[in-house]
Amino acid sequence: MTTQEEQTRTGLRFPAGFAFGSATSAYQIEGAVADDGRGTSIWDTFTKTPGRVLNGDNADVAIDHYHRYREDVAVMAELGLSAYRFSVSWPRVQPDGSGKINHKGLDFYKRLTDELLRHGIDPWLTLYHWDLPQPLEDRGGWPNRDTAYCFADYAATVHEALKDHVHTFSTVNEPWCAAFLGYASGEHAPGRREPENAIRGAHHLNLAHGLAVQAMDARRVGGCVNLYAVTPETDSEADLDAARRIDGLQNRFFLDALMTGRYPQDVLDDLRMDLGFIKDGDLATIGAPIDLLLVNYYSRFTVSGAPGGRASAAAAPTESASPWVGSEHVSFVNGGRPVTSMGWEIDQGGLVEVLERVARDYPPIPLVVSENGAAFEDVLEHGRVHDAERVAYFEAHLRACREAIEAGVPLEGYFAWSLMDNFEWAWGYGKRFGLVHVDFESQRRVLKDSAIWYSEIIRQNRPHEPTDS
Ligand code: GCO
Repeated sequence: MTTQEEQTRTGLRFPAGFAFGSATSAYQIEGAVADDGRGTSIWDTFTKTPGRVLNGDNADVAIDHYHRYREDVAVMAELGLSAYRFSVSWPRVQPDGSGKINHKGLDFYKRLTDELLRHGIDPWLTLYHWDLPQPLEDRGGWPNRDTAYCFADYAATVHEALKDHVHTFSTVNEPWCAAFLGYASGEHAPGRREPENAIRGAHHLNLAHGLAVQAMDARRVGGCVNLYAVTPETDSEADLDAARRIDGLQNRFFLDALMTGRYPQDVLDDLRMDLGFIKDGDLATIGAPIDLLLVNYYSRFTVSGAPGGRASAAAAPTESASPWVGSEHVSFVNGGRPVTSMGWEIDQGGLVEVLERVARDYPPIPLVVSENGAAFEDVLEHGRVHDAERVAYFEAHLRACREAIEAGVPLEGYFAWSLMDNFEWAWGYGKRFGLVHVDFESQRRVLKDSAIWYSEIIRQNRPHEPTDS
């Protein structure tokens, strides 16, 4: 038995059929931003705006997945992934965001999903991972209600084209980020700092989710939320209120809407704004039954109502406004845990907490951890990346998944973020999350130790594989 296998005989056994996957997104990996009729997205515009992205990086090439997808699917097969979560670039499929379809764009996703199926890898398709077609932003973006209806039409088009290749669709990846980082803090595209429009945008992203669910008679369709465990620094009234506020904006505004068709009243009260943009029937649409919930989890927030901490868990190296509309006074403090190179606290207990909460407090539907991973300062030496910290992170969080399952959570899968190092939004290429190291100049891919470790866990969980447990 190799040392690697010794290290990985961790007894991490999962139920038969548990999906072991990895996740990416179109803008972060594809490149080819002007190939075969692709239109411009808000991220193409944002990256070309000086000062918005570290080192002025952009994703014009990214990791050239558009051209290298066969090589990348072969890597997925080498790892033994049973599923792969990717997103469709809306401007590649529909350059104006409405009207004319670019069939060359759709054809790429047919080729990609065919290649995945050929390798026995289940495609999990995300319809929106933040790359809004620029023409829709020019007409107001997500604060404009029409964008939600355009999204539903786009969803129907993609579903009709790919429903024979894809069994699991998800609508909007992390509406919190798209709304609050895009339109409140301005750390993400389109880089606007308009708090009330951020709330309008959040509502229209939720509406887009519901309209898309209605527009697709998908075999399986889910929503995708990024959840955090939230802890008050002390049990003072100010800190308890701060935790309620951040939990409300980050978690309950989206969970309650998608899972119960209601917004939490305390959150609406905190906003102190005209909510006339929430129309009769919207919440019934948003709360349309879904088949599963995708949960992205990274860390825990520790918050204080007293001034003095940092304004948020920064999503960008650039200065920004607060994403916490109506609760800008809340401070984010260090909970004393080890952190990743993003400065995010490592807390696998928070994953158990959020999964058990969803299973306990919301209608019972299958859950998957659709993103979980960490950036560390990886070093490629002698053709290897000994990323022991990332192995430890994945082991701890897979143990947390096991703990949640043993507690009765209907958890059906885990997707490591990310398959490969890629464009990390406003951090550009400065942060590496991949299981696979990418040399961004040569595009050479090298499996990190964490990829080898993960593939061994997957192997140990294959039916009839000998294990020590
Ligand atoms: C997110 C996004 C990913 C990020 C990853 C690391 O969850 O923010 O879905 O695109 O790259 O989470 O920040």
